[in-house]
Formats: sequence, C-alpha cells, structure tokens
Amino acid sequence: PPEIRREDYQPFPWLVPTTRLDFELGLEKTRVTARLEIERNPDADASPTIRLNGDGLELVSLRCDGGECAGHMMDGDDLVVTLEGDRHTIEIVTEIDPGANSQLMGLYASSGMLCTQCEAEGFRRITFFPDRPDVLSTYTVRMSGPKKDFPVLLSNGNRADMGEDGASHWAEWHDPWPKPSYLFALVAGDLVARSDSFTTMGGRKVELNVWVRDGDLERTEHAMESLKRSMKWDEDTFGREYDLDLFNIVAVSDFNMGAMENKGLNVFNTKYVLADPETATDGDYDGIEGVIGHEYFHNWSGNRITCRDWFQLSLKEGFTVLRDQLFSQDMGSAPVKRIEGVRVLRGVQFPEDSGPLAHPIRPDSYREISNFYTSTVYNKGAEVIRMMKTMAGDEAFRRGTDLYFDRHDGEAATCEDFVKAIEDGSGIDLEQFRLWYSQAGTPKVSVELSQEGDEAVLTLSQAVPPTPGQDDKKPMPIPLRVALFDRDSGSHSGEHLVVLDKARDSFRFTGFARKPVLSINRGFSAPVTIGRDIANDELVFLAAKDDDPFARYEAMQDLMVRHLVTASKGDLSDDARNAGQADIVRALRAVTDDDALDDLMRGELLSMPSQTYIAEQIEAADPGRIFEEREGLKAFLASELQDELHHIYDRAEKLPYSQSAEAKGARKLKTLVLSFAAARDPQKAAELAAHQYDRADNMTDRQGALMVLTGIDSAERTGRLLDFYNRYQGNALVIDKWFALQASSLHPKVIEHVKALAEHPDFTLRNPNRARSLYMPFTGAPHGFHAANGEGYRLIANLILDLDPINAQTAARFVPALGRWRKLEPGRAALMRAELERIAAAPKLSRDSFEQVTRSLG
Ligand code: HT7
Ligand code: ZN
Repeated sequence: PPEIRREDYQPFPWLVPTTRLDFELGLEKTRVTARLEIERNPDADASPTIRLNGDGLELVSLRCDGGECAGHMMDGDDLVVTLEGDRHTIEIVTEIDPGANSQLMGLYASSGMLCTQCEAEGFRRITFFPDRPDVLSTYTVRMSGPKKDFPVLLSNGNRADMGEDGASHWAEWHDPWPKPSYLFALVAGDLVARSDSFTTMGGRKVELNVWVRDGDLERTEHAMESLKRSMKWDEDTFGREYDLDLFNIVAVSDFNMGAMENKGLNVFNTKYVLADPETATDGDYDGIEGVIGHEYFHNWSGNRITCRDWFQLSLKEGFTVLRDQLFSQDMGSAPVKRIEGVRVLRGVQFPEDSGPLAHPIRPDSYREISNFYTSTVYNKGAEVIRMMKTMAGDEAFRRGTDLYFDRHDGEAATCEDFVKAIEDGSGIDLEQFRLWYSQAGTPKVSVELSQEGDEAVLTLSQAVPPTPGQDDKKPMPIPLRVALFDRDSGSHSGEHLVVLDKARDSFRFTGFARKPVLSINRGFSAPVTIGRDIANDELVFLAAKDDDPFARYEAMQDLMVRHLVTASKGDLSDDARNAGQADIVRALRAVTDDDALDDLMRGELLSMPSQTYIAEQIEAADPGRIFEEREGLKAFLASELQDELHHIYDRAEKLPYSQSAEAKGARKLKTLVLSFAAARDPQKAAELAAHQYDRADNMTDRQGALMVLTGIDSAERTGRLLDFYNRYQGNALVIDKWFALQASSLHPKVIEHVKALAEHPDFTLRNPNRARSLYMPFTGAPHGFHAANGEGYRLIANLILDLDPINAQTAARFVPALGRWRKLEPGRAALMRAELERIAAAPKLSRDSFEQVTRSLG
C-alpha cells in the first residue's frame, strides 16, 4: 500500500455544495442513490476529471447532468469521471450488503439495526464520493424501508419530512451545516428514547434523545445528565453554544471505538451509554461522562471547525481530549482526574513514544489512517495544548480559543491555524513551541538543585530521544511548575513557572538559607520524564507535605518505582532493600494517617505503580522479575500496614452506596485493601473478597472483589465466577467484564483460562467489545502474555491472524503489544519478534495490520 505524505497535500479540484442521498434500506441489500452538485474549486488547479473514492463498491449506474457522462473509469477502488464544464450534477447508484459488513465501517448491521461509521474513510464504502475532510457539503438524506424492521429512521440535522407507504415508511433529514463525509450518519432500527431538553444560552430549546434497545432505557439516565452537563459546561467555559434544534445519541453494541461525533447524531458504543449501579462501576460512570462530553464538545472542535486532512487529526482530537479532561476535572475531583489522565499517558502514550510506532502528534506520513487514532494524537495532543494554556494563563488562552473558533468557523483547518490563533489571541510567542507538533519522543529533563550562598540554583537540561525517522531533535520549550519547600516549616513561598527552552539552563531563586526541597513538574505541567537525583528522605517529605496533589502522588510513585526498578534489575543489597522498604512504609503511613485527605485521593496515593510502568523504566526488562518484586513489596506493605489497612476497610465498609465522591472513595479503598491482602495471605484475602462479593449492592464492589478473587486459586474463586456469569447472563457489557477479569488475572494458569474462554459459547470475534474484553486485558497480564516460553505472544499473534479478515481495525490494535520486543530481555524479545515475523509472512494481511507489523519489526 502506498505511503500518503503530509507535504503532498493538494486542495480538491471540485467543490460539492450539496449532496442528496436516498437509501432504500435492507439488512442484506441497501440501494444508495447519491446526487452530487459539483463545481470547480477556484482555489485549486483545474482537472479534467473528478476522483470519487470507493472501497469495495460496485457501481450500479452513473449519470452526469441527467445523461451519459463524457467518460469514466475505475482506478483501483475509485471511480474517475471525465467532466468538461464547470458545474455538473452527478448521480451514482450503488448497492451494498450491510449484513456482510464485519469491518463495521460504512453502513453495517448490528443486532437487527442499521448504522454507519464513516470516520475516517468509511463513507467510501457506502457510495463513491470525494471522501476527504476538506470537501464540505450540505446533506439532504431520504431513507425508506419496512416499518416493522426499522421503525425509527435517523440522520444528521433536523427531520424535514416523513411519510408512509403501506408496510414501508420513509423520512427525510436535512442538515443545514456543511460537513465532510466522515460526519455523515444514518441509523435505522427498533429503538426507544429517553427524551429531555436543554435551553441554550441564546434561548434555543434543543430536543435531546438517547436511543437504545427496548429494555435498556432505565440505564440511560446518567448519559442524559452527562449530556446536559456537557452542554452547559461548554457554554460557561468555552462560550460554545449548540446550533441545531435536535441532538440525538444512539447506542450500538457493535462498534470499533468508543463513540462518534456525527453532526447532531452521535453514535456510541453501548459501553459509553448504559449504566446503573448494579451493572456499571464507578469507572464506567466516569467513562460515560467523559465520552459523552468528548463527543458533544466535538460539535465545535471537530464539526464546526474540521480538519483539512487527516494529518491534522490532533487539531480536533487533542483539543477535544483537553476539553473533556477539563470538563471531568470540573465535574469531579480535579486532582484525581489529573492523576488518572497522566496514568493513561504514561501507560499507553509513553511506551508508544519510545517504541517503533512513535510518531509526532501531527504525523508526516501514513499508509492506513485508522492506525493513527493513537494515544499520541489524542493524549499527547491534549498535553501539548494544555502546555499552551499553562504558559498563556487561563484568560489569555480563552482569548486564543475564542479567536480560533471565530476565525475558522466553517473551515477545514490545520494545527498551524490553531497555534497561530492561540498566539494571536493570547499574545504569547509560540514559534519554538511548534516543535511539539513535529518532533516525536518523550523529552527527558535532568534536574540538579544546588545551593550558592542564599540562592538555590536549579539547573535543567533536556534531551529528546531519537525516534523512527527522526535522529536529531531540537530543544523544545518545556513549562515546569516548581516550588521550593523549606525543610523545617514544610511549606513554600509560592509556585514558579520556569520554561526550559534550551538544551541546558539555570534558574536562580533567592532567600534560602539552606537547600530547599524541590517539587517539580507540579500538576504534570509538561509531558516529560524527570530524572532527578533526589534522596529518599526528600521524597518521603514531599509525599507527606507537598500541597500540589499531583506532586505528592508523584513523590509516592517515585519512591516505589525507584525501589522496584533497582530490585528488578537485581541491584539491591539487603540493607538497601530494608532501608527502601522502610522509607516507603513511612511515606504510606503519612497517607493513611492524614485526615485532611479525601478517600479518592488517598486511593491514588496508596496505589502501586503498574507493572507496565515499571517495565518502561528498564532496558531489557524481565517481566517475571518485576512481577515478583512488585508482589513481594505489596505483601511486605500489607503486613507492615496491616492495622491501618484494616481500619480503612472497616470505615469504608460502613458507607452506603451513592454516587457521592465520599462513597466512591470508600469503594476504591476497599478493593485496594483487598488487593494488598491478596499478596500477603491469599486464602484470607479470598475469604474477605468473597464476603465483599456476597454483600455487594453495586458493580464496583462486586467487580473489585472478583478481580482479586480471579488471581487466587480457591473455591471462592470458582463459586463467585459462576455466580457472576449466571447473574448477568444476557447482559453483554457485564459478560464482557467476566471475560476481562479472568484474562487480566494474576492466576498462574491464566493462559489456559484464556484459551478455554475463547471456546466459550458466548465468545465471538465478530463483536469488538467481546474480542477486546478477552484479549486486551491479557496483553497486560504479566504471567500470561509474558510467559517465558512465548505462549502468550503466540496466542495474541494467532488472534491477530484470525481477526484480521473479520475486523482489520480491531486486529491491528493488538499489534503494538507485540512491538515492545526491543524493551525486553533477549529470550522474550526473540520470541516476540518471531511472532511478528510470522504475522508479516501471512499470505493475506489487511493494510491496517500490515502497516503496524512492518513498522513494529522496523
Ligand atoms: N472521532 C471518533 C473516531 C472514531 C473512529 C475512527 C476510526 C474508526 C472508527 C471510529 N469510531 C470513532 C472518535 C472520537 O475521537 O471522538
Ligand atoms: Zn474525538
């Protein structure tokens, strides 16, 4: 497959002011008539032809201006039509089979309903069209079909008309806002809605609907409330008002990603809509609020202003992730949300940035765009914009975003347009900052603090590591929020923002009689790694006293990570091990004893760094060793802090179920205590977990207990797993949890379990949620995936080969797990690489998997 390069961008030679689509709906056969009004684009080079993209389409008929076209030909999957004049009408008829569409791109069937997914290039699976984001058109859509199969007919915009014709009926929809084809959507099926309304700041009354299958209606309240909160928040925080009279959300159970922001008709994975306390965890509730917000916010950052080309994806995704993060911070505990955001970044994006798939947030080339919906584009993209906000200050940043929305409304814009608007609106100079868009790799900042007279001298240096295709990097502006603590008083006299924009620089702070304790990268102000030569005592000090919650968390994590990394490398003497463990206990005790902390935050401070995060810090990591050291430390801490943990559990257990922060914090702590207990005394922990399971009146407690139980070979484990299955059989989202819990377990026989589960009658590769529920958690399971004989790697390679012809996008998302071979000890590295080579040698591989595998081997 050819490589598409950012620098080759050319505007499309034709404009398509209006598009009319007529769908004659059927699950096995849908006939699509597309009528395009086109005219020459005065801003592009003239062309004697128009290229209409297609993907596996069969052309039924083609007409130009009501008659024969001057000429046409197929070029691969695309239709190229010869045109002589400046203005034409093209009418194209195609026939598609939604029931056979297992890729879930274009128009497909999901449990008897029809729905679409067009981003990034799915529209070309419906009809021939210039399927690129810079071709904006006004759509009118008519659809007709049997009333009994498709009682509800939805598309973008407002419903203009509807009618009946015997057993058949039809509806016509009109979207007044010009949009690219990737934002087109259609849904037809047997659905029911929770309806409500929202009155915008300008007084527009908007009808809101959340459409689901009959029976799921009771589980839509949280989604609807989240939607109304999102609409209000975007008005208050970014001055953005909704612009149609109707906003529809539809939940579908077969979906490649989380959700999709189609104009006025968001389509969601059921996972991000349905919730009640019995079936959804606190994490699920937060996920729903975040994703509903995310898709809603796209109405401005994505739809009103879209992307010129797919290289600009971070323009809408990075900015929208930042907007959803700020929303979630405002709706819940801001520090905890920030910590969760950083955990995702470090757990997924940092490994991506240090591996073979590293790319800048604005990539330079791709073969398959679906592979670039990455944590780098989304999460690092959000961090990059957050840094601009930090440097500009909130008010000036808002002036920048106002200018951006104003200046580019109705356009297909670029990342450069965004940076320029922030620069012009806020008045800050972002010339050098633009490097964050073009350079991949996580910068490493080395920190030294020295004392000269009454001055503390902070010397910082940065290095951006080489990444594929980028050997030499330039220094980037790195905004670091810092505070210098007085050791005696335990406080500081104010926070500073230092911007490191050179390879090395020093910053002086006066008024320190003795060397202060440095708190740096507070709030995680920059997405970098910090290398600091800091004594354990100082980390213990910060873990107990830092007034920046993130920095406090960071000190706690640092303390544990440094200990575990050294131990896993086999570099720890007995004395050093004892001293390190004692320091960690001291720091944790300050957390368990601090009455000023809320439990959600306490839970963060008590959480151990993940296996993956520790492995990331080690060259040639041995996952087995890391696992043993991590579990060993957990057991030690559980025994040293036994009384404190006991007390925490007893206190938390008394709180009744509610969605308050207090009750959520209590639930988080309960399961955390169980997982500590499991490392120390598995049989006792199994009894406690079974007790929590049996008493549970909500999914958070139940899933937490089962998560701990799945790792312990016991009668309790078998009984509760069976109970869970029987209790929730038929509820797909909960059965996904049942698969996921077993696949991610610390049980030594996890591979055998996963193999058996793959044969379970409820398992299928055709539903992405189900396929992911078994195999994604498995790639994070230390025993299973990283089994020393390579069996785990083989299992995932087999999955990729089996899934690739069914759903290439979903298959390709498993490849990065096998791309980590360079970071592993030689034995596992060779086994992992061999599996990648086996996939690469497969006779027929999708463009998606091929690109990921070849880059991973690279
Ligand atoms: N903008 C949406 C992206 C998306 C997508 C991309 C490729 C294949 C399927 C997809 N479903 C949704 C999601 C979002 O970021 O809001
Ligand atoms: Zn998005």
